[in-house]
Amino acid sequence: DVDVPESHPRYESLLTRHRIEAGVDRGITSRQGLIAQGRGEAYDYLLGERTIDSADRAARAAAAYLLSADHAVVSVNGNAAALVPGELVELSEATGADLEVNLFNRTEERIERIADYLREHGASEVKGLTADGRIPGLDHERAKVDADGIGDADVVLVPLEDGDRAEALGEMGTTELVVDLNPLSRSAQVATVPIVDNIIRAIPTATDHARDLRGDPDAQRAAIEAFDAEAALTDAEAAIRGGV
Ligand code: PTJ
Repeated sequence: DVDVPESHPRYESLLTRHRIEAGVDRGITSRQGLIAQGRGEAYDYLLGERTIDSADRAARAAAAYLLSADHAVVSVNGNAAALVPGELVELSEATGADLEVNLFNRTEERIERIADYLREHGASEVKGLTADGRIPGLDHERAKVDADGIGDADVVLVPLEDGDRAEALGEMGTTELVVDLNPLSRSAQVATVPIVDNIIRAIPTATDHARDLRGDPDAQRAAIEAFDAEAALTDAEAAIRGGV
């Protein structure tokens, strides 16, 4: 969909940037999403634009949590929808998790466009339009969720989430799985499973693990037990600082 030569050394990074720009043009991504992407890119550059081992273990633990949940939900915002729409649909299918559009800068129009975009990419059901539930401790607009979606979930994957909302969700007792390239962000710090990786790589990695772990509760438990959130954050920070 873009005119970047594949031989360009920063092909992936440029493609990602174009997807975010196209997301803004389509009314899917907020303008703040451009700034968020810029920040993410800087961390990704420092990480060497690769999935470090601890992020792979995190993606595996996240897949295990999604599979073993009573009710898992994958939350989708304007950046996630622009970057990995089909991959999010595949993850929800591989794990049985619901998809729910949930925005930091909420507008009905953007929610509808994102839901349509996910359906164009194969989603059968998309939540987020009812907004009849609330996350306690947040102001009105930021608190809205579907009562039978995130409002009822025991496990939620929130890619690129704002720190306040990540904290409030955690206080509800929800197990939070976060994708965030910044290991120092509050969302990564409060997550049960912080995946410090580009969402472009993290979602397909989690889906691969989910396919591998599906139907095997022992392997799911082992993946969860093998993951140490604090060690993963320390490891990511070391990789960023020292190029380990
Ligand atoms: O569509 P909305 O209204 O829900 O808004 C979405 C954004 C992302 C704009 C909103 O949630 C926001 O402002 O988030 P923040 O506070 O900027 O946090 C985004 C975090 O995601 C930052 O820590 C970035 O480093 C990180 N990030 C950005 N791009 C990526 C990323 N992490 C993984 N993969 C990326 N591609």
